[in-house]
Amino acid sequence: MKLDEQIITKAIIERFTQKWIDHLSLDVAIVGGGPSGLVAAYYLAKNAKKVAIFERKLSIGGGMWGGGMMLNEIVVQDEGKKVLDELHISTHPVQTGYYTADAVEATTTLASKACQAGAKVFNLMSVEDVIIRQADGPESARVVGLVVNWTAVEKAELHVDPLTVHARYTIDATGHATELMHIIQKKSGSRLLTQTGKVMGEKSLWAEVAEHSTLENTREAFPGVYVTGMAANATFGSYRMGPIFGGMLLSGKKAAELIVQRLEDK
Ligand code: 48F
Repeated sequence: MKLDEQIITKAIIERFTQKWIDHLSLDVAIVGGGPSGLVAAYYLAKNAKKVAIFERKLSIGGGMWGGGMMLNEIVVQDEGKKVLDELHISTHPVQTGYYTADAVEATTTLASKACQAGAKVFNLMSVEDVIIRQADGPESARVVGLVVNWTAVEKAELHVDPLTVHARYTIDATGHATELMHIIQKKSGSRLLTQTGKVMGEKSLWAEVAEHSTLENTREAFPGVYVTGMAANATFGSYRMGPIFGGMLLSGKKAAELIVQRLEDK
């Protein structure tokens, strides 16, 4: 068989364009493809929701590849292990209630399960803003989509306008940076659904409290926007937990469950 470069090029352009057009209107747009975003994407897609992840970097997986301090093993507790079991990711018992998992196996399997369930990943795209609607002033404001641009444009600081995607719900899964909530705080003129009305900020490390609070803090933080993973704790002012990943996995699952319920209630 002779290979024709024109066919290869045309196939990529056409297929990508079709994929992009097919995902301009989503049930759920997830910003960030770290562990919590990937788990949320997997459970949303498994529930037949139209979901896409927008990830700034070339690779998805966020902070999970490197385990703790580049020793590529992660730790989960009993509750977190259940999510890994569901995804058929192997774990090794350490002592009662603690397990390790190979960070590369966990990341690649999670990514592959999310994609195979139907979630689409748009990597190399940065979310730089949200689309907002407010019928009756700032109190009625709701996020209805995202403003995205190529990461290369962001990095080169080129003055190039972005494009948009509509979504019924959005998840801020941007990790420690909590980028989406910071943008909304800065630009919406409305209070966030936190005690102070603002991003409360991440506290220092306390694994036990942080793991529990990650789950409690996984909720709607602005109309139309849920926070998950480290972004949940940073938004609602709780601790970081270091390389124990159960909270991240359970948080992604909870965000998906809450949104599925909202979508199906309507
Ligand atoms: O940081 P990250 O892995 O978030 P997470 O799911 O998990 C946190 C853990 O990795 C770890 C931890 C657990 O013990 O503390 O840190 O909360 O993944 C966040 C992803 O979001 C991307 C970023 O590149 C990363 O892959 N991201 C951040 N901001 C944007 C973004 C943005 N504006 N647009 C697109 N992607």
